[in-house]
Amino acid sequence: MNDIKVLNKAADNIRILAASAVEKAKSGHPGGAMGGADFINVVYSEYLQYDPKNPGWVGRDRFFLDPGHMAPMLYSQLCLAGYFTLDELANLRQWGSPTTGHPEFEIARGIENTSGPLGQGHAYAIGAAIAAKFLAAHTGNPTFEKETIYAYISDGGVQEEISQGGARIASILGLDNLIMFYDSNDIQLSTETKEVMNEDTAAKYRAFGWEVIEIVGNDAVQIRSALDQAKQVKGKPTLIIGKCIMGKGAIKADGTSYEANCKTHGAPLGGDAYINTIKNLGGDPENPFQIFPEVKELYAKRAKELESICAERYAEENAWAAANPTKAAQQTQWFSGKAPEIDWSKCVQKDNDATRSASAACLSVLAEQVPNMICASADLSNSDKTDGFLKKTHAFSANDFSGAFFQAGVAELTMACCCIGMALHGGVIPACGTFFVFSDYMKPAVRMAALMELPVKFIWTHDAFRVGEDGPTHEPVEQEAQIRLMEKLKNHSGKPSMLVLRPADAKETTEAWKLAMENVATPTALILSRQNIQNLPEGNDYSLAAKGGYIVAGSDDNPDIIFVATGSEVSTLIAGAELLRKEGVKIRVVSVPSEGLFRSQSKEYQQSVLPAGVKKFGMTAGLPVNLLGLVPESEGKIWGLESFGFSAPYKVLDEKLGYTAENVYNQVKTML
Ligand SMILES: Cc1ncc(C[n+]2csc(CCOP(=O)(O)OP(=O)(O)O)c2C)c(N)n1
Ligand SMILES: [Mg+2]
Repeated sequence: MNDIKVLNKAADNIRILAASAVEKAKSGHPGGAMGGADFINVVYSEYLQYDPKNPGWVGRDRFFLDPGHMAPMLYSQLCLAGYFTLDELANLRQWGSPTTGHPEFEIARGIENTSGPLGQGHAYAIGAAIAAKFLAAHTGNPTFEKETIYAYISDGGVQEEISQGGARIASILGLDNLIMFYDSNDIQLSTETKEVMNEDTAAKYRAFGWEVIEIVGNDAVQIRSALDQAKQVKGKPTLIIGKCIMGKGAIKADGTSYEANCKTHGAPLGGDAYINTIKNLGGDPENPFQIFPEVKELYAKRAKELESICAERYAEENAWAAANPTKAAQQTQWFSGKAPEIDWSKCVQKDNDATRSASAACLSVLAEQVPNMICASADLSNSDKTDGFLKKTHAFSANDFSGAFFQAGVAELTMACCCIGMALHGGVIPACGTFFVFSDYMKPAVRMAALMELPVKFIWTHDAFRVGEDGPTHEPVEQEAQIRLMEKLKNHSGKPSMLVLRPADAKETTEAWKLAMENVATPTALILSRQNIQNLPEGNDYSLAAKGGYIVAGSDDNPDIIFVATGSEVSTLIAGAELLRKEGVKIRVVSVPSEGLFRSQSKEYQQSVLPAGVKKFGMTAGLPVNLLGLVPESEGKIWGLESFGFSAPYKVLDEKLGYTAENVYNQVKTML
């Protein structure tokens, strides 16, 4: 048992470091960090099981920070734990420094998730807890049973709607490997919390089915006993609500208390307030970036304890691996980050099928061949056709993670964040489905998956106005343009931050899924049709889809005009081409499932498919801008949709909105 005085000293040390890093950067958030220091310190000095020499240890406990603005708290803590140097901490928020303004996912640095958009971070933790349960069930490796996922949430995270989805899912799935700490400090950015919330948060989480423990969040003894209690809870997640003091220990320039003050949320303490505060906490304002000797000792002792804890855990893992060599080899592959081997010849497509159904055929193969894949749906599995996967397995339930399907309920953002959390945990390949129009509910998570370079698969069906009778609420128009912006946006590795594929027929859908599974470097989106689509012409070389854009079989040499489309509009163009060919017009048809991928090909290849100076006609069921990069205004015309959709059978909409062979004929006639 550590001396409480030493624990308090360590928490003060974190407060000094956090406040000083912000002071030096002249920007950042000291208040929350100072309030949460006691909790994080107890977790890292006494509970969290990790291996500083092997940060990627698969069986480690994981700490997910939701309020990324508390970065100075996490970095200061990770300084004590040996993941950051004091110099790096002193370089907070500067160009090239690992101590970025908000934490950025880097396992080697002990940072389990990028955080900043409040709320998402704790849903990642829930996803990670699901992954741990899944791995325990599917590998039999006892190490995954021992994993605890810690989540740290603040007022902002509780207020974000995603907390409802997270609370529901963690409860229904009985995630007793999840311990969430709520830093309840009654203060947020611009007001006291009482001005915007009056619910009984403890009662709310109890009603959701959580174990709830209420403590004074700056009291190490109470923190310790709450964690002990939480570790014993079976069958449900635990929320520890800690009443914390924002800016704990802070003193104003005039010597009065600066605690519980909104102003410390997002600005340096400043001048004499800073000096008074550091002195009050036992630090040296002239030389604040120091670790007190007794705190060094505390963490040296913890490092020793962790050595023996890890030795025991590794021995247990090795014994399991020796007894289960096949499973162990499989686990190594699962955590390797390498794409799984898939025999796609097993994927048989029906002619003229909807691409969502073609996706179901792929998912069925994946369910059989990729044992670490988890597929989710936000209550649309029979419409988004993730049921192709579900039919080969069963959904998770509390105490049963032997299946591989995650029924997320109607909560698209929560689902996406849980899938991100699974990917962050590692060892599993998450995919999730819903209607494309509801990708709007997921965009904030998609952006984070892209930033973190996580290979989550997003399955979006009902890709256009051809949803039909459900009308404009359900008909995506601008969504493709939005999501394709992610293909234009580069990630920090210099690659398009996302792969977005809209296949043109059933067989191209198999190619798209193949590309999605091979893409381990970024998220992938699959945009799929509700309605049936005529096959591309016989003899089409579908392997060319891997180039992002290619010439479809049946195209004429020396074309008078090139037709360009993605998805189901390719077949509409082919039908239109038939009419024009009767009049001797020579046409090339180009399918571009991913403009981002196409633009990553050599200039020569791009030029060979879409030579400059040849007339072009593009057709898209989304905004015309979808094709503007491929069909420049100077070279042709784009037929797109420039308004919301309408409610009517889709064939009527095709007629009314001009998505017919006849309209292609008419439009192109005016161009020749
Ligand atoms: C989704 C989202 N909306 C808004 C913000 C901006 N923001 C950062 S912190 C914060 C207030 C959070 O208050 P709380 O969680 O209580 O943190 P504390 O002030 O206690 O540190 C806001 C609005 C954000 N980071 N994410
Ligand atoms: Mg707060």
